[in-house]
Amino acid sequence: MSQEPGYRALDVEGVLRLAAPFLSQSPEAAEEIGDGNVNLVYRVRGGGRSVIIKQALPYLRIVGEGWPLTRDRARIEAEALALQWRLDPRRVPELYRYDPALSALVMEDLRGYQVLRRAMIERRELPDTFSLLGAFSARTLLGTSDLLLSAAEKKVLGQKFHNPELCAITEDLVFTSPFLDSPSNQIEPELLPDAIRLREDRAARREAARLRFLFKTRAEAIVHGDLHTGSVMVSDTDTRVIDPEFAYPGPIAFDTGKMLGNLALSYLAHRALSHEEYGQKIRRWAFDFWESFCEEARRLWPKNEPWREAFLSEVFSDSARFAGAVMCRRTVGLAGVADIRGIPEAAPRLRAQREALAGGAALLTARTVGSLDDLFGLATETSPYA
Ligand code: SR1
Ligand code: MG
Repeated sequence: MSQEPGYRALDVEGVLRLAAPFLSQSPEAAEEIGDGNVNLVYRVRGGGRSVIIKQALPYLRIVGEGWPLTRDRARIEAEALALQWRLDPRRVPELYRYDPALSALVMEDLRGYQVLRRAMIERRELPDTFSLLGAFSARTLLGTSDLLLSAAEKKVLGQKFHNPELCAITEDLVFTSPFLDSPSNQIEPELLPDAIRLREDRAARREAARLRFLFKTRAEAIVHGDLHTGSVMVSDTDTRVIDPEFAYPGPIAFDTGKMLGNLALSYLAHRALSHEEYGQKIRRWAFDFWESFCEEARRLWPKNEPWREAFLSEVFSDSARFAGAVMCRRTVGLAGVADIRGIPEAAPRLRAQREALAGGAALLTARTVGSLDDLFGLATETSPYA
């Protein structure tokens, strides 16, 4: 694959060189720690300190060179981290340096933190996490919208976050492929009859197509673009949002819906494993997330805009639909969630998958979804396709 001058995939030596200025002594060791779908990620240690180096490859890591992908996503991630740090300080990792030639970021190492998805699989207590995430969403979403920026500021910001290739991934993987017989889908043979029923569900397909249009056209705010439990790190005392490379000017409800859809998927996984008590906690956290989003949005809302509650109702209703699409995608599409796909025993795994597809389709097709009780009820209490 031909490369621009100055760019090369970092080897250990290159990683050590890039990290050196941010360590208190010469770097001692570098290890590749990335388990994500998209990039290379190294941890470099030296003198008791450590940093993370994340490099964008010119292709999608989980697929390989067969799926070329712009390295501009590293610039987007650097811009987004700086912006989010300003709007909600310390809720994202600190960015120390962005190297445009190498498409590499040098960042704070969240050592001792765990990916939130993994923490939930292990049934960890997470008392503040979802309230913090709700507030983060309100601050970063309203703070990059025309509600709190001038028209000129918003337009300049929108241009900076022009991110067509990563948006195309979402358009395809979230709103298109799960509703078709697409080669990118990943479906267990036992789930195929349910996946086919989803493809035949004209109302669900229609709604997914409408959501794809919203996703492509509603440039309300600079959304994180991939706000799921795999894009959050937690410690006993802290919560950080990571990986904003999918950021772009999009619908506010895409972020909130993605998080709520992932919570519903986690709930279904735990219920299938008879972890009823933890399931109830997850349900409570969905409320924490949404309530804290609303509380912070109300606090930030401009005094001269008399349509605040109408705005929140619309974001909620669209969040429910986006959550439905996300649930379908993470069940039959590429990059399913480990919460469910990682269940080792086939029977509970299949149960959770069937319920997730039915719940996702119910959210897509319900006439109205007026409250979080409705949302969680449709997402988790809908009977699977017969
Ligand atoms: C093909 S990339 C797969 C997924 O990883 C990211 O987390 C995004 O959700 C993307 O859709
Ligand atoms: Mg990611």
